[in-house]
Amino acid sequence: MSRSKGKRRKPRRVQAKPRSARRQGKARFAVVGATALGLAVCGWLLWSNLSSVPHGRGLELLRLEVLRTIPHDRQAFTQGLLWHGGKLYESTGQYGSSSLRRLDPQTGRVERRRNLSRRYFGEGLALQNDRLVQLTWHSETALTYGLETFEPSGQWRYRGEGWGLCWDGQRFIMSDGSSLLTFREPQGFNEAGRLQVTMRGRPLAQLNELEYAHHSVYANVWQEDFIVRIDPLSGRVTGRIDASGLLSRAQAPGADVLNGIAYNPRSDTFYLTGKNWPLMFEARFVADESRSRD
Ligand SMILES: [Ca+2]
Repeated sequence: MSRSKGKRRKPRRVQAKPRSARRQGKARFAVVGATALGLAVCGWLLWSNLSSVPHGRGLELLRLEVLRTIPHDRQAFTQGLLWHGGKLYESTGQYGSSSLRRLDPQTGRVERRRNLSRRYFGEGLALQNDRLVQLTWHSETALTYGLETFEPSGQWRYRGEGWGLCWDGQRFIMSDGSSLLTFREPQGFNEAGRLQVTMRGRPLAQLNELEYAHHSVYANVWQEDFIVRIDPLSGRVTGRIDASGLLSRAQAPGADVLNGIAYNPRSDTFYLTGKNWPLMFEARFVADESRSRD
């Protein structure tokens, strides 16, 4: 015997909803409506925010306000620069002429100098408490010194190339010529994380000398005449400082690339120089009104 399916359907009972159900329905409608309105407002705010910043990445364009020029040793192939306690400290490179120096920021005079072994090519320089830490390019060795005496106090090892170095108050931040910054522990210099640096959404390589200020990392970019300001949480470049045209045509011959950035929190100013440059510059970074945002 075959069975036929669904021939006899149960008649639908049409019944008015009770009043409480209607109230629930209205409340649900109100919630859905409010959510939709909220989403629309959020979307509009996001759209208006992005549309007000071309590229949607908020890259602030800055320029230099030069306050002062200071003589700089043209023999100094600058790879690291920092300010502390009214003095500048500099690391210079090149095999056979690498050094650690203390400079008078008023005159540029070299007050103290320690030459490195010929096997080391000096690179980035950072200060952690009263310990100076100097990277080497290919030797995978960080050299440490006493701040006052410049006496070597030890060495740390790392893998890969050493370029720039700064100290954020808790960790070292190191560049190696790529678009990655490496965080390193204060004791032992072990790796504690990496940060991909991007500008306008793309990796920005050749990061060189570093400086930490205003909760940001400032970096020279090798062979570029601009400095970038990096958000150390996201790696995003939030500002680009135009540092072109610092040297006159008469001063430029023999000078290599812009490199060396130090922050003086007392005056809220930066010191800038370059490899074999005849001058250092004390400057502020100010909004480039002519370009605003890019
Ligand atoms: Ca520096």
